[in-house]
Amino acid sequence: MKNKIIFITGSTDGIGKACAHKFASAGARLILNGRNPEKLQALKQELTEKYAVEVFPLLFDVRDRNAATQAIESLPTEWQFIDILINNAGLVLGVDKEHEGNLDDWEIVIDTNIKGLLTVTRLVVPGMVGRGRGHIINIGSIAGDAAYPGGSIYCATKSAVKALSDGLRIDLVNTPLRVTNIKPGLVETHFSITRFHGDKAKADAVYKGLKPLTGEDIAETIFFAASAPEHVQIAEVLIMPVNQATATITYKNNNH
Ligand code: 8X3
Repeated sequence: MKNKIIFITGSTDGIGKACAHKFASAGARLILNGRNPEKLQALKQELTEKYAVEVFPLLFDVRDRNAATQAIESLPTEWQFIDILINNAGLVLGVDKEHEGNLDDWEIVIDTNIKGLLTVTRLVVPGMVGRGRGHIINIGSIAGDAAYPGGSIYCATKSAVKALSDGLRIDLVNTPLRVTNIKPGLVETHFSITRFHGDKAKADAVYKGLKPLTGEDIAETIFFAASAPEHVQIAEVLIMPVNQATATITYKNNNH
């Protein structure tokens, strides 16, 4: 991984941040995208101090197509040769029923999880094709495999991530590029706190009674896929805690 350029969207929290640490620890160079300049700066400092790697912060909201285009097109030449794109930026807001939910929330979720991922893919992948080298790693979800109560819109967006990953793999089949869709189950990050609009007690209840995955667990799997020999394409990974069987079937006891 030494000196490879890894571009991570939504890099300042959760799975994105864990990936930044994992790839930095292996000597990669990192383009880190996020929306919060202070968090981006703090992460850059943390990584450069800890791993002595090069970090290029790229501040934009993946929902803003013009900002994304401007930021990516203005990358200095030495940062343009992106080897791995990790399309991680994504979120969920609310647990409403499809006929009752908040359209403004849903627009944010759809624009980030689908259109944002597509925008960054569209901007980065042509360069990879031109260089005949690259790996696109999309963060999907178990939620993309089947809808669950209160997850209708989120599940639809992660279903879209599966279709976009499969479609891209088809479109790139005559190239050396690889496409991977990582589908986590329960991972304890800021994800549920955001979902419950900041209500930490409700978020904690989602994971209480079992040992959830961490961002680091997912980063390990992503790193494994990225490190596979060049002829090996890990197309999909579904990864859950040991006491989770489906998006809705879990075993919870008092030991956690
Ligand atoms: C996160 C998994 O089941 O909480 O994408 O929606 S779930």
